[in-house]
Amino acid sequence: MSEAQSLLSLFEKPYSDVTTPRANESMAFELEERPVVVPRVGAGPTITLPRRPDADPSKLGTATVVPRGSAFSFFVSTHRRAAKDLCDAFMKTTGVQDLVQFAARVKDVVNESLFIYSLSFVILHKKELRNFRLPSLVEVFPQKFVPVEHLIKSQQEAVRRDENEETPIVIEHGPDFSSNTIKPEHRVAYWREDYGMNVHHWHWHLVYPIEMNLNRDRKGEIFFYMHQQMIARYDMERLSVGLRRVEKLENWRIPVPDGYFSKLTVNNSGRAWGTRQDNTFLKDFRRNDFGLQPLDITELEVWRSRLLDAIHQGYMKNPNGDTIPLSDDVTSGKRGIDILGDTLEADADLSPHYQFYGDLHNMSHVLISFSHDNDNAHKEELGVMGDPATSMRDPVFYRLHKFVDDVFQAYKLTQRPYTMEDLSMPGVVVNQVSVTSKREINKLTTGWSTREFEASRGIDFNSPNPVILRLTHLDSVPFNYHIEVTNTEPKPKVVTVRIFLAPKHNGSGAEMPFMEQRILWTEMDKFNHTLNPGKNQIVRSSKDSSITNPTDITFRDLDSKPMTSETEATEFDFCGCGWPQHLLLPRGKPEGMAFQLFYMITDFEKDKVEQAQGARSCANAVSFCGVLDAKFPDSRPMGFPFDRRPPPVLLDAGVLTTADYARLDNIMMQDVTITFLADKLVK
Ligand code: CUO
Repeated sequence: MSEAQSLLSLFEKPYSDVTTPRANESMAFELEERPVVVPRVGAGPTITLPRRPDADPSKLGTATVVPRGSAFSFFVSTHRRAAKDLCDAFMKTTGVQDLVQFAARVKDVVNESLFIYSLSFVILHKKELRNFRLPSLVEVFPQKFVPVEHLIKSQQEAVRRDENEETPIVIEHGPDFSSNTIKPEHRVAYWREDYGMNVHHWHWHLVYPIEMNLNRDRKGEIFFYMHQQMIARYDMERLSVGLRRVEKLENWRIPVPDGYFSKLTVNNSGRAWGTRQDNTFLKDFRRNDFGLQPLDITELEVWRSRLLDAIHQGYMKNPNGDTIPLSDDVTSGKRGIDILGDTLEADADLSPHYQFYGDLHNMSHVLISFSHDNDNAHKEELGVMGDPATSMRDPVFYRLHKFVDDVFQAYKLTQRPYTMEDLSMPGVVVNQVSVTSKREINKLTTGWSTREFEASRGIDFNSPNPVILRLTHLDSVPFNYHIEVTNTEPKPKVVTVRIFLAPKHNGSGAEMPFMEQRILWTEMDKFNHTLNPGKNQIVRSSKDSSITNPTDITFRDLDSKPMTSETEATEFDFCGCGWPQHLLLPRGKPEGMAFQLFYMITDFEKDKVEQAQGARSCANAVSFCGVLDAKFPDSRPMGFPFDRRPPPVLLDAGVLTTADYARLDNIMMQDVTITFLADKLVK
């Protein structure tokens, strides 16, 4: 058994003792002071964990303050501190074996989700572990993805079964999710409860954590951009199923219309996530079991108004009273959107004045998570809004983040509009564009697919057979972009190709003016290309998107391809982060739905970012997840060119729609249809 496999085994069965056999019973840990006397049934080694004074709970800082068996929430500052203390302790280990022995020793004294979070963090950030990959969170914590009744039934089935029965137990789930058709919101449940999107969100917060001393480039700005894009995608999905676009949660004094009942459990013993009835009022936070101070809704309102003041005045103040200007047109230092992102999210280490501007977004998650039991009178658990792995299931997530995005958009509207020079690229003409999918031109298709995971890696079913989760999810037929571009200059030119998608019509069926459609444009791809003089044909696969992660890695994948610290970086890059490839396209409609693709060519000389020597690019999802230990690889503001108002000269000429941008030679638009086949997809 390699060191990598023993490290991987620590991701299995988080709620079982460390000495529970792992890796399909092929290995086990034993404690030095409690050696296993009866030989194990399974083959493979027993690894002895020596006593370690440094693993004593008293040496772990605040890491043990999060109770075992309960929820761990990165939105709660005391839990973040606990995570930092545990991550720091893991980071101090030297080499894989040392980490395995230390982590295995502390596993049973810290909160289970906190343990997996911290172990994942250290794998991403410890140099010698850089090439290791994380198993999918679906297999680590099936209970965060599948209703508890399925899991209990499988447990009963495992007990009932004859030992010699070899067929695996299969749990089928979806696309009929946690509510029924009485609720209009149910129409997008397949999307909100998609495993890949929830895994992505967990992973994103793991690679862009707050208060972890990481100094990631443009962290505040990517918090804005990635969440803005999720809201735009949600709106596209809503329009696909005939729902209105999401409305922001801005008035915290009126009831939240949508309830949410996840039917998921926090741990293996059936402890349920808190639920929320329809029309629940948010309440002042008055619990004392999280180590947080009481917090009134009034404070959220004060923080919001201070942030809006800063946006409209164009600066913030730090505790010394110094002025910090907010502008996206900077030649050095942080952009205003980056500062605002860090202040609003909030990151106490990076906010110019955390006491004054507060912790608006994190504490909104917390207040919403406890709207059912704000004072612990019912001893109820946190709601799903408290965990990035589950929060996107809840309709209120999108209302909250629509509000957050509105604050960011208020800032963006204070910035100077782009000029024609910002938008154009002399010497480049886009002649024609199209997408092809299975011999169809400009017609794209979505439908249902399934994906299997091994639930028995995360939960001990006491069964010799694997328990398989078969999850149904939205998917699309892959397609290619075709772009014909003329380089009118006599020498080759390196360019950036930017591709966005938006619905053509709004909820009323009308074509949208630019300012309405502006925040619905979602990035589909962004890549560099060298144009030769004359005509160039660019063909690009949808599978190479700049936002997606092609697949979730399972324990089985990792077993069959054992990792070492020398494994080629290209093979095992750090990103499990990334929008799921299967949700690259919105659902569309059975009768076909009109969308538009927007293609823009910009000059790489202006876009490029100087990277330090040796910076390694992650192959996937760069636009949403950045590049580890390197700068974000596009110098333009995230969301360019849709993050700002249109050039006044276009407005003066009567610009009303995005199509007016396509008057520029380097921009072209194309109508496409997305048709949803309410059936299993044949790719
Ligand atoms: Cu990702 Cu509120 O930041 O969930």
